[in-house]
Amino acid sequence: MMHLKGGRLAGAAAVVGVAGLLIAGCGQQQAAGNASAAGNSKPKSTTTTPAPQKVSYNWTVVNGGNALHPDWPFFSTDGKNPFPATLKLPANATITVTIKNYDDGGGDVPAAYAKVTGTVGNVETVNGTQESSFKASGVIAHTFTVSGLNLNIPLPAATDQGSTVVPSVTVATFKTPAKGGSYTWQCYQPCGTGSAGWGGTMATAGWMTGNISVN
Ligand SMILES: [Cu+2]
Repeated sequence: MMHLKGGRLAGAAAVVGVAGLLIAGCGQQQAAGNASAAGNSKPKSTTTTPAPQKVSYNWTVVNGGNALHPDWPFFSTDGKNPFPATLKLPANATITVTIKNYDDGGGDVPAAYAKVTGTVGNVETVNGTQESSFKASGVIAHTFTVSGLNLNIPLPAATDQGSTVVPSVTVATFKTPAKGGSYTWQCYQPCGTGSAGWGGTMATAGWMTGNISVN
């Protein structure tokens, strides 16, 4: 847009220039004045903070079956593969995630991770019902937690109906920082290997933990 205006002004100045030196000088002055005004307005339109936006994602928690580690549950964007090691999220955005969790085992989480935090209103909906906290024992299969954003999204266990696993569907909305940055996400329901459950998938980037690049 600025280029168009500049082009028009330059054209006008050139035409005026043919008409006469004095007027041409005036025209040039005008053009210069406009150019500097355009220069002044540039920082306003080109700030480092991106415009606010709303983005939605559909994620799943898959209960194993990936060829790399068939027994490990993992977060996924496509239902087949783990998250990338570094998940990218837009800055200055209102993000709504819908997470289908197919893991039917509810485990124990530290009490702090049984609460919904960092979402809009500190709530999430599970299967259409608004929730703000859960029992710390026997209910939560996984959490999507970003401590650096005070974000904790508990994911209740799926249910078995006959031979069919019906996923829990959790919807949560949160805001990303205007300036962006690097964060770590982690599941806090120890669903991995080892005596404490913190090995394997819990310690492998993209599976039950990973990086988030907000920009
Ligand atoms: Cu987990």
